Amino acid sequence: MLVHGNKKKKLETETQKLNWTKNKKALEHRPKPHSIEAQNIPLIDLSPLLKHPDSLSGLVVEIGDACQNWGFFQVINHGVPSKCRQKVESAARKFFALPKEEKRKVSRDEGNPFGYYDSEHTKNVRDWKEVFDFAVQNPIIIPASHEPADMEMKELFNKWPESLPELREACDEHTAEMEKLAFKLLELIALSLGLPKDRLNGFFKDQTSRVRLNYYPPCPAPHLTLGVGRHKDTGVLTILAQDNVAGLEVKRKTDGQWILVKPTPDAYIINVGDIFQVWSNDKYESVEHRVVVNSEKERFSIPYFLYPSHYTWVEPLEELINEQNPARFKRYNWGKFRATRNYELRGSTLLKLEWIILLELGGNTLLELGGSTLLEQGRRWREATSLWATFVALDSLSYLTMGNPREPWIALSYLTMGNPREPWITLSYLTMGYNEGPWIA
Ligand SMILES: O=C(O)CCC(=O)C(=O)O
Repeated sequence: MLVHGNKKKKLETETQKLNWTKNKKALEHRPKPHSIEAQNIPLIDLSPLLKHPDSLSGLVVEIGDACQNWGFFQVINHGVPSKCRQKVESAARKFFALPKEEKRKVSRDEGNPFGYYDSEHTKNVRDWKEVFDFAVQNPIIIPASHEPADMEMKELFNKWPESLPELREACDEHTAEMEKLAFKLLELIALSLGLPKDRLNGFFKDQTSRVRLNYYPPCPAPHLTLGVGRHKDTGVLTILAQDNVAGLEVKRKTDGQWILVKPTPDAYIINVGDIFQVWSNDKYESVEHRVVVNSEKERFSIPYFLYPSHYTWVEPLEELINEQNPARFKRYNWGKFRATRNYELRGSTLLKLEWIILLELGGNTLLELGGSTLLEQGRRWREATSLWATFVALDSLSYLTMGNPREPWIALSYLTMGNPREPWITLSYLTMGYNEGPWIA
C-alpha cells in the first residue's frame, strides 16, 4: 500500500503535471473502484405526516430501523416545494460560475468561517471542491474561544455576494423549508427512541445550525482523490440535497463497504450525526461518508446541518441510560467544542475516547489520556484481540498534524493496526491537550 522512494517521486511528478497534488489523497484513502451501487440506503415516504398525522407508528418504526441499521436514509413526499429546491440549486450554480475574484470577495477568513472557500480539507487532506457556508441564524452568537473560563461571546455575520442577490433570497427560502423538515424528523426520531415527540426541541432555542453549498468540479484524476474525504457529521442531523450526479458514498454498517447513494429525484438524504449518537448512547451511530468525483460532470449538493444552541451540554439522554446500559460518553459543551474546531479540518471527536488507548508504539504508551469507560473498553478490546497500534512507516507521517501552528493539539489522524478487514483506522481529532478537555465535564 505504501509508495516509497523513486516510485513515490515519479507518482508525484506525474500528478504535479495535472496540478492537483494538494488534493491527492494518500493511497489508502483513494476511492476504490468497487463501491457498491446495487443496494441503496432506505427510502422513506413521509406522506403519512400529512395524510395520517395521528397514526405514525409505521413511519416511526421505519425511521428508527433506518437510523439504527444505516444511520442514513432518503425521504420523499417531505413537503419541500420542488420550486424552492430548483431555485436554490440554480442560484448555487450561478454563484460557483462567477469569476474567482468575485467569489473571493465573500471569502471565509480567520475570524469568520462563513462565506466562500476553495481549499477545504478533510482530515488534513485537501478536498476536490469549492464551498459556500452560511449560518441559519444571522448573526449567530457563539463562544469566542474554547477556554471554559472565557465567557466572551462573538457575533458572526453571513457574507453574501452583492453581484448575485438572488443567492441570499433562494438560500433563505430553502433554509426555512429545511428547518421545518428538520424538526419533523427530529420529532419522528425522538418517537423512535421511545421519547415524547418534543423531547429534543428545547435544545434548539438558539440553534447554531448552518448550511453549505458544495460544488465539485470535474476532476482529471477522480480515482486518486475525493470530493470530501471520509468523515462523520458532528451535529444532530444533516439534510442533504444532491443533484442528479451520484457521488455520495455511505459506509455500510454491516460490512464496512462504501455504498454509492443513487440520486432519487426530489429526495433529501438524511443522516444522524455525532450528537444523536451521544444522545441515544450509541443506539443511532453517526456513520462515515465521503464523496467521489468524476472526470466529466460537475456536481452540486446542499447539506443543512442541524446544530443545537451553543450552551447545550451534549450527553446521553437520561431516559436512555440505566445500570445495564450506562452512559458511554462524557458530556461536552457544544459551543466550546465548536470553538476548538479548525474549520479546515473535519471529523468526529467522539472516537477519540474509544481509540486513544491504541496510541502506543512498541509497548510504550504515547498518550494515556482520560480514564473513561471507553478507554477501559479500548484497553480490554486490545488485550482480547492482541492488536497493536504502530505508525506505518513514512507515509503515514504525512498525516501527523502535530506541529500545525494553529492547532498543535490536533494530531495523529491515521493509524494502522494490522486488522485484516480494516487495516487503516481513522482517528480524526485527537485533541491531545483537550481529551479530558475543559469542555468535557
Ligand atoms: O456532497 C455530498 O453528497 C455530501 C457532502 C458532505 O458530506 C459534507 O459537505 O459534509
